[in-house]
Amino acid sequence: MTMKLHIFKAAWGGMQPSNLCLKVDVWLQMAGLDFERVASNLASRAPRRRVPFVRFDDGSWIDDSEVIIATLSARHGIDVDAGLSDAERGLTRAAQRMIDEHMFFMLIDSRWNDDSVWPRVRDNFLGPWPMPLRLLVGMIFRRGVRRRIRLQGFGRYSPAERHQKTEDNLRALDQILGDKRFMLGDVPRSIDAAAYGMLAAIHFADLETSLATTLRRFPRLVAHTLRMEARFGRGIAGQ
Ligand SMILES: N[C@@H](CCC(=O)N[C@@H](CS)C(=O)NCC(=O)O)C(=O)O
Repeated sequence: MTMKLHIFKAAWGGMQPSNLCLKVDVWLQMAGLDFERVASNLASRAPRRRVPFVRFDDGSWIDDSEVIIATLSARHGIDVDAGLSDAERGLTRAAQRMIDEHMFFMLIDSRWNDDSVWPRVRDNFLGPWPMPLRLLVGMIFRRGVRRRIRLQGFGRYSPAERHQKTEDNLRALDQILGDKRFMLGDVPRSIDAAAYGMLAAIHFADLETSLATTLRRFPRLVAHTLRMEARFGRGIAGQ
């Protein structure tokens, strides 16, 4: 049975634009499970209009990065965090939630809310749409994403406050990493999959986002990103 991982197409300079798609991709590799990447920018075609999701030959599917990982771990009896202490497992869960539920909004804010970056974001996701339709549909999508960021709360902060919160989260990851090769030692774990998904989504995009500028101030995190890339790639279909 071939498992298909549905993700976004490669974007801005050859990288997976979604941290959540890359997280699952890396975890599947860590778990040693065979899968095939299927890329599309039409998230609306996903079972619940969100990627990542995995689909099996019998048509069944699982979505939500966290649920995909938990379900496949249980189904195959795989624990990429075997041997970690309770404190390390707790830290993993907390960091993963910070990345997926908080930094996620920083990431989309840095792309969809910044006028200097936005045209390339629009053209990446709506490239096949002809002008001037692309401008109109782009405006509608952008309004929806900005509304989502405002409702979550991050979109209500001033640029200085957003910068501070972004820097604080990156510092937290840098403090966890310290001078180690991976977040919890010499072996990459699920926390590295979640962190790399986000750091790669920031670092490899050839978009001059505020997040990318802030990340460069944490050279240990950049080194971790490159180390993970060497081992797991960038989560691009055809790779
Ligand atoms: N909690 C979900 C969130 C998934 C999610 O927000 N995916 C985004 C891309 S990273 C998406 O599909 N957005 C399209 C949309 O919401 O219309 C997970 O961890 O997988």
